[in-house]
Amino acid sequence: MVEVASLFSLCIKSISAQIINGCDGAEELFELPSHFLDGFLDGLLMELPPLALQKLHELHDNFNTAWKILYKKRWPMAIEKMRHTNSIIPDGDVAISRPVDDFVDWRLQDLEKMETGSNIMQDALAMSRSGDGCVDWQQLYWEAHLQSCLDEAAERALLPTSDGHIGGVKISDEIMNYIGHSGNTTQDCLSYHCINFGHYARCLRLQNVLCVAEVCELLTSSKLRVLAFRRIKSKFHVDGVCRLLNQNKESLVSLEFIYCQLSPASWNHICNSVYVGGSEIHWIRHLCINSSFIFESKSSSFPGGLSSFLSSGRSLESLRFCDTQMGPKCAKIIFNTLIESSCGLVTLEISDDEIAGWLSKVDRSPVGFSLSLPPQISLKSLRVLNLRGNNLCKDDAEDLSNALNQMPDLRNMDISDNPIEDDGIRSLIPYFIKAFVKACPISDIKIENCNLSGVAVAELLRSLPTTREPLNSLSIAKNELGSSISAAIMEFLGTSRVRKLNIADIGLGALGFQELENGMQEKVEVAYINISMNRGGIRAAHFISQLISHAPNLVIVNAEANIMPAESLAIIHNALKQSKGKLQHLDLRENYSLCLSKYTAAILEFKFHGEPIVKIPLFPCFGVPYDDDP
Ligand SMILES: *[C@@H]1O[C@H](CO)[C@@H](O)[C@H](O)[C@H]1NC(C)=O
Ligand SMILES: *[C@@H]1O[C@H](CO)[C@@H](O)[C@H](O)[C@H]1NC(C)=O
Ligand SMILES: *[C@@H]1O[C@H](CO)[C@@H](O)[C@H](O)[C@H]1NC(C)=O
Ligand SMILES: *[C@@H]1O[C@H](CO)[C@@H](O)[C@H](O)[C@H]1NC(C)=O
Ligand SMILES: CC(=O)N[C@H]1CO[C@H](CO)[C@@H](O)[C@@H]1O
Repeated sequence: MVEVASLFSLCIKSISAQIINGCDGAEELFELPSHFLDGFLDGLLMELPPLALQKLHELHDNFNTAWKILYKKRWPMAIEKMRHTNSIIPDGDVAISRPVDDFVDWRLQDLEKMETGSNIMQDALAMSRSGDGCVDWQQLYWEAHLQSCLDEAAERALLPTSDGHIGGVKISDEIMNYIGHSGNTTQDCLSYHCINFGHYARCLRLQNVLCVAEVCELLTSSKLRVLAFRRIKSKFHVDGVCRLLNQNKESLVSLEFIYCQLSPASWNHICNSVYVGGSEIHWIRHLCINSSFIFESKSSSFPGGLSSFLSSGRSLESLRFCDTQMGPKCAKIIFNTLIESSCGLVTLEISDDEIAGWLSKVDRSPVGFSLSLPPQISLKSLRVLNLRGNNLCKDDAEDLSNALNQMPDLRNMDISDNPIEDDGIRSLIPYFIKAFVKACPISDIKIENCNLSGVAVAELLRSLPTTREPLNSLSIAKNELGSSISAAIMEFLGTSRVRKLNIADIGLGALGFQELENGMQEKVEVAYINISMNRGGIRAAHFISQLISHAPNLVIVNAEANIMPAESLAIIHNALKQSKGKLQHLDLRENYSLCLSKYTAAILEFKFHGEPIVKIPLFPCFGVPYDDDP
């Protein structure tokens, strides 16, 4: 067997070398009878290194599957993580009814997003889809390869031994081996990869050292659509950024700045570089500024360039400022600029900043906001508003309830991590009542960690009217609501038919779970529920078991850290045995006594797509022999 394998790999090696260094061998290949060729190609393609496949691709058309396999082979971490967290649905959209293959690709995007802390990979996948929704894996492969080369070059360019000539930076053997390098020394420096694969790149992430004239020249064949810049601080690098923006301004749709420090003058320069056709018009759809210093903290000075960029942004769909040291005055200018420009903004995020007072009517700037604004002046198209972590207090909540009237289409609102307290949430109740019954009702609400009490949240839940469509998601996690909230929660499950509910860490306790059970209705619509960190003990197990039998569409239950005793597993095992539901994931980790139960093995036999549905802690009982007495 070993000899056969090595003979096969020798053949592959020789065929690859022939293909890479001239195409004679490959042309002969295509003269073989087609049924034979197809079988042969299937075997061969899986083994060929990328450089050889690239040459073949130029002769024969569809190798998309082979490119996809190469992609997954080279970046397996994403796949591994994907398998690991396969059934955990993050806070975003629930993928409940997606077909598996689609689901896998979707997870891939999601994981990449988590890994890079940015949207760039998600953008990359979106950009690479053609009209029929298919991913062009060849394009993605070379784009990701170029990204690896650029990242490596950026690292090496920072070493003291670097001579400043970045195109000449050597690419490591590790990367060269991935693509089937044949030992040809003209191919192992950055410039070769930029020149040959640059035209595949649509989305790139660039460290400051790459934002220089030399790299701009190497990338002239690229039509970049998404650019993410890291650590841009000096004027020298701003010049490089501007040149790259200018050379791609016709194709650019998304811009991201992370860990940057940009002066108002730099902003003017940057914004001027994306204007097309001599006028102040740009085609940027997404702008994200993250963990960057761009505002003079607390002062009213606002980069003029950014202001005209916002007001001339006819294509602008999403605007995200996260941890930019923005103060209330700048936030107010942004809000006023947006409300007056006729852009079709869909998403606005200002998070982890300090903008308390930004909507206050006292100290109004020249174009202040007030209720008497004519109705046509509004953020008509805004659907997503994220104001997380801005230290907003109850007065801000009151001002916000007025401002929200200017956002008739809002669907998704996150005001978590702001100490708005009971008075704050009470002043938002009238807004929510209206927002629930309008033509396009609000569908996703997050009010986590807002220092709310059970009394105020019960008032909110009980005042919300029934909507035509079920509510998609509500999170009231991390507020100390106590056990008395349970009755209101169960009533709310009935009236809102909410699909995703997060009530983690709200201090339910055993009594709270008992009350949840008492309020259980015949049929519950919920698909996802997070009840973790509520110290429910055995009552949490009883609640889960009841929920499994009353919620036919239940897909995911997160019940970590509930001090559940060993007997809990018997109760849950029994519920699962009788269930005909769709449960895919039940997380019981962080409850260490559970692994003492005799039901651990039995409960792991319930599976979804080959993976156990129930996640139980293995530590500290890992390795302890299993007692299989009935
Ligand atoms: C900003 O960066 C942080 C850390 O990388 C990340 O968690 C967050 O999602 C980013 N925010 C945006 C709006 O991209
Ligand atoms: C090395 O690669 C370059 C560029 O692809 C090519 O022009 C040259 O002929 C190759 N040399 C050898 C010895 O294969
Ligand atoms: C939470 O609210 C209470 C009273 O409403 C207040 O005394 C307390 O300081 C607040 N805690 C925080 C962290 O804001
Ligand atoms: C459940 O909620 C807790 C608290 O908000 C959070 O830490 C945890 O990540 C959530 N779990 C899932 C799977 O969303
Ligand atoms: C994190 C957590 O809640 N762990 C608990 C799991 O259950 C055991 C006993 O039931 C507790 O001692 C742990 O604190």
